[in-house]
Amino acid sequence: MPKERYIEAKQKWAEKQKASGVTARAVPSTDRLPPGQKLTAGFPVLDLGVQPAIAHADWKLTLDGLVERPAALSWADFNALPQVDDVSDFHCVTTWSKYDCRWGGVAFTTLYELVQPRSETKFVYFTSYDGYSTNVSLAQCLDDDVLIATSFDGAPVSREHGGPARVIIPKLYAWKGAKFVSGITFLAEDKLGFWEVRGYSNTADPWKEERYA
Ligand SMILES: Nc1nc2c(c(=O)[nH]1)N[C@H]1C(S)=C(S)[C@@H](COP(=O)(O)O)O[C@H]1N2
Ligand SMILES: [Mo]
Repeated sequence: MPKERYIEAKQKWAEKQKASGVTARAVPSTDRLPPGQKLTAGFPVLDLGVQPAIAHADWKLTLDGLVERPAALSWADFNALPQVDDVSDFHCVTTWSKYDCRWGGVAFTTLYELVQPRSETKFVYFTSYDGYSTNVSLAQCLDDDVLIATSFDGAPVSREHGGPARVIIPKLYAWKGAKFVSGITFLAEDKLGFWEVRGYSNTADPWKEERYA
């Protein structure tokens, strides 16, 4: 499906679902599966119709905004940082969830310490090589399970799943994790990302079923 039609359809879906009152369906759940989700065994691919091919030699991660020490990390710089592994569940707003994803990479907190954001920083804005963007509160990003992942199940993150590096924020719907990540900007004021300006929730908590704004 062409990119524009896909974006339009997903935007309409948000409007339609919101109008039908589906957000009111949320029921408290003690289950591992958040309300309204279905478990999938596979690993669907969700993107804007573009899967940019970024060679490691051309890859760069820019860290800027309200930071004491802005950085532009090369692939070698990034991989020289301390590496961690974390197993987490993955919840897409289109109602599929995948359990036990083993991601490896650099903890968000490591990047935070590296660039030293100033005290007025409250929000983080992520940008990607495919033109995608998304925004998350700094507090959410500082959870210990938030990674900039370069491996999945012990192998490099594939291009379709957002390699060379993608953001993983397990406690939020997966659109808050930028695939093909290229930049992380630290902000005092919130700035809505790609889906957030198109009717999707700003907070995106799967347990509260925060799907649409
Ligand atoms: N750069 C970028 N990141 C993105 C997206 C995208 O289109 N572009 N889609 C988001 C959505 S809606 C989901 S559900 C997950 C999908 O990740 P997957 O393709 O590995 O399943 O990536 C998120 N991150
Ligand atoms: Mo998604």
